[in-house]
Amino acid sequence: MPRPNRIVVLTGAGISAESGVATFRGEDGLWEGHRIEEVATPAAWWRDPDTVWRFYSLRRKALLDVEPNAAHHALVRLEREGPEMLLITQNVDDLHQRAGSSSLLPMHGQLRMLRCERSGRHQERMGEADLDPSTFVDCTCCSTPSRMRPDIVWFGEVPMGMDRIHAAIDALRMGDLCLVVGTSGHVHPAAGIAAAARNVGARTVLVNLEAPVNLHDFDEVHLGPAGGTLPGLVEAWLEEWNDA
Ligand code: BV8
Repeated sequence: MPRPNRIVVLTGAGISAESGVATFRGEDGLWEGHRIEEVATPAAWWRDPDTVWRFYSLRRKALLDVEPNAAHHALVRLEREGPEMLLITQNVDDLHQRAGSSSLLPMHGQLRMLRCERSGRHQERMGEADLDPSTFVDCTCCSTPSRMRPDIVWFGEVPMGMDRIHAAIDALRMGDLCLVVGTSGHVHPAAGIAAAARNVGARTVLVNLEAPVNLHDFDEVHLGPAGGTLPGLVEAWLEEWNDA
């Protein structure tokens, strides 16, 4: 593939699977018997905040036990040695950040952050007291402290950075690259990114363990674990582009 001028990357839960972070639909998307789509919604938070808080606190705590894997590091190499790149992630873990990705857009929010329900301001709250699954966390931004919610985009909420995502896709031209890694293609609007990139002439490449629901959106498909596939693919691209 000739050297692209721009690359847009989209990742999903599959890129973090080899780090030990559970995917959403691997274990049929259940958590303590709840469907993720039932727990990750504003209605669930309003109806049963204790259950939702426990769901997120346990995942926030789990961040302390996982590390980025070879696939996260391959994307850092691509960003540093390849052309201009934007990494859009659906993931709410911090593994891309910890691997060293800098041009990064976490479109579904971040587990490390909490958001004041009154002011809407978010801050990183990962101290021991912030991670107790049975105690809500109060903000420090209001004169009367107010309960904080996970700074996560729930189902039915508008993803973060949509303007930036549309602009990045619109800037893609013929011969540019849209690389998608580790996503089942179920969740919109993320699942529409590859088709939108192809519409403006970009080449779409998928690295995924199995066929996603939007397989037809891809010009090139590499089925297999991202940790075992992506480093070799990035190596081959960089070699080809730097020899050209
Ligand atoms: C919105 C935070 C309006 C929560 C998440 C159009 C059509 C259909 C439905 C809709 C639509 N438009 C809107 C909807 C509704 C809804 C939706 O898409 N529902 C789905 C379930 C049908 N979407 C929304 O509500 C979105 N909001 O649309 O607002 C709007 C939009 C734009 C502008 C204005 C208004 C908000 C969606 C965000 C929800 N929040 N995350 C949390 O994490 O707790 S989504 C959640 O699912 C995660 O972020 C996760 O990343 C994401 C997607 O899942 P995947 O990442 O794909 O994970 P999954 O387990 O499904 O797949 C893993 C894949 O990896 C598999 O394919 C597997 O084979 C592969 N894999 C496994 N191991 C490996 C691997 N690959 C490589 N290597 C491995 N080792």
